Amino acid sequence: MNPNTPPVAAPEITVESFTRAFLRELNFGQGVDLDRASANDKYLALSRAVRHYLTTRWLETLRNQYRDQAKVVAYLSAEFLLGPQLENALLASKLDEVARESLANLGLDLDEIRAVEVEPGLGNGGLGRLAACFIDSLATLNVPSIGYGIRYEYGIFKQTFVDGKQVETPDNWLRLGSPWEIPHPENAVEVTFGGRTEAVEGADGARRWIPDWRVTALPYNYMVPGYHNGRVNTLRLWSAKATHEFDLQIFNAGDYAEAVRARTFAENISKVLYPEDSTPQGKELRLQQQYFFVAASLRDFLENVLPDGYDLTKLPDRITWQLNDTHPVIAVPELMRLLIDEKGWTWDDAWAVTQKCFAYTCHTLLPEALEVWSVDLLGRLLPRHLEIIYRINEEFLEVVREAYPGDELRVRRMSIVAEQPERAIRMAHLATVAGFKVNGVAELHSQLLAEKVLHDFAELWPEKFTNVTNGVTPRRFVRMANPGLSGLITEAIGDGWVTDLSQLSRLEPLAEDPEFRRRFREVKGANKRRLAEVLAARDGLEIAGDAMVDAMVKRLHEYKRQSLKLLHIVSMYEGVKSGRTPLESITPRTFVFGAKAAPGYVRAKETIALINAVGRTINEDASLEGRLKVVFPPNYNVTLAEVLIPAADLSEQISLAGKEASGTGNMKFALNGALTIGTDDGANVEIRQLVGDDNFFLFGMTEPEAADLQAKGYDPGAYYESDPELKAALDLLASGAFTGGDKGGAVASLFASLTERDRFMALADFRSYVDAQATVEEAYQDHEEWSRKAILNVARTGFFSSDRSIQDYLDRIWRAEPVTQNH
Ligand code: 73E
Repeated sequence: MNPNTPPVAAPEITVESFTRAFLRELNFGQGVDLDRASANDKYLALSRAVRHYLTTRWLETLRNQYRDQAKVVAYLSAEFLLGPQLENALLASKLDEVARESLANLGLDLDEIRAVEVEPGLGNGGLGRLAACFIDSLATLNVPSIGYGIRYEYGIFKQTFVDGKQVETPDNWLRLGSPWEIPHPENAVEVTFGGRTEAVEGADGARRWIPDWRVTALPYNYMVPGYHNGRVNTLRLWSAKATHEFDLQIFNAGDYAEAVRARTFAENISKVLYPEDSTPQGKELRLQQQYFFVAASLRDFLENVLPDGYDLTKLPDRITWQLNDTHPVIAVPELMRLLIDEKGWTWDDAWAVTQKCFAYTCHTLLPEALEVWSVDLLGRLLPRHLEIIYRINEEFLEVVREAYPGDELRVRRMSIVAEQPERAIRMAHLATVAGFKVNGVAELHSQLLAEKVLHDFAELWPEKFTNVTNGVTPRRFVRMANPGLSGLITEAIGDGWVTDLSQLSRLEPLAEDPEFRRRFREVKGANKRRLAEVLAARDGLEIAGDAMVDAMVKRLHEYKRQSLKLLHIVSMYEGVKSGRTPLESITPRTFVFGAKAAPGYVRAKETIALINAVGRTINEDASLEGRLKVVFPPNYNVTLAEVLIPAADLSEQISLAGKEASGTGNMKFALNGALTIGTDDGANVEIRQLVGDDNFFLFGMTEPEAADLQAKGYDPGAYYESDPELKAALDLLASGAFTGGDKGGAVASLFASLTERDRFMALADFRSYVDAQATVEEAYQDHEEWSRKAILNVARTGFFSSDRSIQDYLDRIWRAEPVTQNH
């Protein structure tokens, strides 16, 4: 880049100038007049107009980055669940008011235009959304950073219900155009696969890889604006394209059809996001995806971000690659390969640098969620990487043997290569060996990581292990999603909280102020009406505008225990129907579910069907006088979360203790003034410590209690037999009362699974859960006291800002510095 290129002046932030930008985009970009423009034309034109304003800042950020050569954090993640972009861009660039006014002058409504946006669903759930929150915070904290991931052509599937059963349809999010991305074909890189390796004479460790197929990785840049700070970072997502050469070779061989087929094969790599959350399947295409984006990203950094001739022995001063779970861990042998085979380094030199470049975040505790790749598959797809992994392992096991002479059992446990049930590479072990830090995502999770999942490693390298509790961005999840509450907070304490969420603590005294509580309730009420409107328009669902909103939204997984929630609802219903509970004693409540099940996860899909069946019966039962409602809007996503969370009174965080690594929905709800009913699991533990026992409904076994019970031999049948209410609820379900008399299928399957095995001990926690729910009912009767608790939840959860998480990563892991922009 020529350092003398004159900076482009940012367009003025005025209504007139914005109107001009918008109309120019509409006329020249979309090629339509205002009065002929479709809703989508307006959305695209508006987005591009906003993008102009950010672009100037973006170029400036890139120029400064090139000039300063500061340390960069690269966040490597297979998922970025961004959510809608337009409003965030408006807010970050201070254009929100100006755009609204400009559009109003043209007779247009900003909110109507916003409603056209299709969010890029490039993630499954918490892990992908965390990545999105983190890049927002990195930009807001002025940290030079790049997000690297995959531009899936199809994101997480769109969920619909047919007869209450989940049906998946493809999410064609790019169909109507994608105004937030800019392709950069000139920065495309090649990624190779397959083939074999051969010796290189006289080199220490170097081998030659002769791959047998290749694809082009085409980068698309997305802007990641900081909040009101003039920085715009980059998210770079890779798309797979067939290479020219490859085509030509086959065309020349005269096989046109084969050439086209090969093209499709190559381009399949970035076609679709795997829809499994927490339990990835070891599919070949998934490994292709992982290597594809990681190889492209490393090369991009070395060739496009670092200056020519950069001394790579200093690489750790310029970069930390943060590995978002094990999905990008193949980056480790890839960097080794680049340094040894392509740059001619010795093994030891390469390893010394590689070890200082990567840090690993683990997001799980479930054994089935730990990624392993069969040696057979890895060797076929990435033969050179397999060799490198073997040598890393050999040298690592020498270290283990030296530290624990004679302890071959330990060596086997710790080995990166598992021998049973088949030879396979344990990616978490590789990440732990190569990473200079390993972190869990909440206190309890990090503790269990070090004590259980990675115990041997924590014993060998205690200083490697640390915790960084997750957080969420207050820009999207409070400021944007909850304008009512934001206004109230800002009026009370100023607007500094948006970038320093710890300031929320200054709201604490206002919990005692009846007028503030009244206004807080007013905001909640308005948010509930907005939710009711959205659910009516989106799904034709009807909810009361003033009932307690009790929300359980998260991926459907047995460990999260949606079935326990279902048992509670059935039990309440059974109580009324059997006359045990007087109807008048029941607080009007709307249960809101949101959950996608992995398409191949049969039990999860059955649970969805059952929730819908129970919901239908309850909603249609006139004898309840509308006091209980169950709604399950399909296709829960970030867009819906932004409407639902601000309306919620009660947040359900009911996983079996020791199973949910952190949770982040729990934080979003608390920050929006919902009270949590939850187990001592994941970040719930820290939420409860901060808000206090009086403002949190705790129930269930602790992690050690659950582990004890499991060890002693857990018998769910005993709970079923000994708790009459539990038995009545399960029996009612099993009787077919909610399924038109059908006692087979999902009903029988759930009943058997809960009473016979109950892997996540829902029955053991049932009693304590329904008792806690009774306390909730009672507490909700006292509106003043409930509002007090809700306000205290807001005031005391500023800790859960992703800005704080990122500051923790900076201080304790990355050791990178913020760089102030001059703006
Ligand atoms: O507890 C959540 C956590 O809050 C955890 O289940 C989730 O990550 C969140 C952010 O830290 C998570 N997702 C996955 N593993 N843990 C995962 C695994 C494989 C594929 C997709 C997602």
